[in-house]
Amino acid sequence: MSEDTSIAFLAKEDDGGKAFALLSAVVIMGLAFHAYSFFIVKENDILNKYTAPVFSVSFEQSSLQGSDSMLIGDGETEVFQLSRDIIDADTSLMMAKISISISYEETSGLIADPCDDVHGQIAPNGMTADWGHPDNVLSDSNSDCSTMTLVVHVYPEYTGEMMEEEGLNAEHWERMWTNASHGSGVLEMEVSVDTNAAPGSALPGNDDDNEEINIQWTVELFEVNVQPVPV
Ligand SMILES: [Ca+2]
Ligand SMILES: [Ca+2]
Repeated sequence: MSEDTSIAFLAKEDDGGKAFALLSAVVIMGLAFHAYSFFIVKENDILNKYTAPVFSVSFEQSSLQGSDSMLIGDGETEVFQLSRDIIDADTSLMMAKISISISYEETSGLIADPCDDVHGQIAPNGMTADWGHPDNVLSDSNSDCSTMTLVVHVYPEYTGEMMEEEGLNAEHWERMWTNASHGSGVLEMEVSVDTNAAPGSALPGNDDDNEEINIQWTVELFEVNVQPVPV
C-alpha cells in the first residue's frame, strides 16, 4: 500500500518534471520568438523605412475655353451656368480652376449714352469646389465698361507643381488626384444690369433699356501622372 503510494507519488513527481520541462521549453521558445520579432521584424521595419518607395507626381495641364453672350434688360438678372457636361470635359481630366470674364460696352448707339452698371456674382454652392480658396474672386461690379474676371479654384490643394511622395503605392497617389467629385455639380453665375441712360433719354426712342453682356470662360484641367522613382 505504501509502495503503491510512493510509486504514484514518484509517477506524479515524474509528470511534474515533464510538465516543468515542457513549460521551460515554451518559455524559451517564447523568448526566442520575442527576440526574433525584435531583431528581425523590427530590423525589417527599419530597413523598410529607409527603402520606402518614392513616387514622382506630375500633372499634364490643359484647358477648355468658350464664350456666350446675353442681352440683359434694365434691372434684370440672368444666370450663366457651367458644368463638366456643359463644357464636355473628358472624364479622365480633373477641374483645377475656372475663370469667367464679363465684358460689355454701351450698345445702345445713342449719343453720349454712358456705360451701364453691371454686376457679376458666383454662388458658392451648386458645384463642389474649393470655395474657401483665398484667391477666389466670386463677385465684382463696375460701371465703366471695363472687363471683370471672376475666379473659382476647384480641386483643393492643386498647384500644378510636380512633387515627390514617399511610401504606399502608385494607386494611392493617383487616387488623390483623380477624385472627380471636385468639379461635380453646376456652377451658377448671376449677371445683373442697371442701365445708365443718356442725357435727354426721356425723349421717345432715346432710351437705354438693356445691355449685351459677353462671357468668356476658361476651365483649367489636369491629368495626374505617377511614376516610381528608382532608388
Ligand atoms: Ca447706358
Ligand atoms: Ca445699354
